[in-house]
Amino acid sequence: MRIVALAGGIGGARFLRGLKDVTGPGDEITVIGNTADDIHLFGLKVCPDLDTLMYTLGGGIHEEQGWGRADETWSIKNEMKAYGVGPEWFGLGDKDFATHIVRTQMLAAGYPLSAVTEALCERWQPGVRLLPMSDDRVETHVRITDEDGTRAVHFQEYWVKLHAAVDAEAIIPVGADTAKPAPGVLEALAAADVILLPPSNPVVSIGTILAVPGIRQAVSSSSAPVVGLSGIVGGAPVRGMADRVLAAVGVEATAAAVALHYSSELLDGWLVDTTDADAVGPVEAAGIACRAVPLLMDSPAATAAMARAALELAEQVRG
Ligand code: FO1
Repeated sequence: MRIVALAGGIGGARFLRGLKDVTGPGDEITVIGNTADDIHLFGLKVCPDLDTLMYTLGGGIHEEQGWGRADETWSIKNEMKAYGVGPEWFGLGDKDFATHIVRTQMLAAGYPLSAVTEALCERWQPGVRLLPMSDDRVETHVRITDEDGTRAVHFQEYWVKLHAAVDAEAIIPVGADTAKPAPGVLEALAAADVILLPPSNPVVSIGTILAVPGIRQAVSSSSAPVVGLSGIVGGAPVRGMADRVLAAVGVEATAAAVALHYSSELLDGWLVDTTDADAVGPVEAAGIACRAVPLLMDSPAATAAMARAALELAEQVRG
């Protein structure tokens, strides 16, 4: 079976680890990773979601943190700080620096991000084909108003430095409107037997992937069932601050509202947590098959069960 998943960072990566556990050697998983979180820092190209996917699936992730490398050390960052060079708010460890140096060198030599990602994955062997959504530069900016006035900040500044503490007034995926899907993205979607939307952020992760011209169309016109999993459980994000960015696009932080935001044009099936079983009726009334199953990825077995439930729902809606 050819499975294609659109994914952000931590939630997407953990879900995909569960998916790998329930699929076999005959299955082929292609992951289209969000690159709108990408940023240039320390003179380097940082791709947080691609790296989180690659390290998690390749066994190198810092498990508790969910991003960056396990057993990390911080000499480079401390040395930079001694020169007064930041930003201090963004934690790039020594091992992670090496990944970023390789990536930045290859990009400077003219390789597209898709080729660089493939080269990095040669080392990590994530067991999936990892494609950036686009080789073109796309950056999510967030409009905020604080004591410095109204301004747009990079998503990483909003998320990591400001901890999403101020309201997000607008989410702007700068560059998305002219970006092209990376090589292989549309082909993978066209050949998919199942398309999955993991419990990633529906606005700044999956939303930005869908904002690249051609991708939403390829998902919604695919003959493969499209099944998503809610990252909102009991009216709050399981992890992260998705509610902050959902508010900016006028969507309530509920499992049902997120399904309706994706819409029945895109989704054939939707999984909500058992605590949100009352969402099943309204979601089904909107023309999306919906089931309530446990959606907390608190163990490998629970995560694998979620992945299995998503594949089962895909089979049911295939009809
Ligand atoms: N998240 C943080 O909360 N603090 C950090 O200092 C931080 C550094 C970082 C470095 C590399 C990387 O690949 C990811 C990193 N993240 C950090 C995670 C990341 O910025 C966000 O969680 C995602 O962009 C949201 O999907």
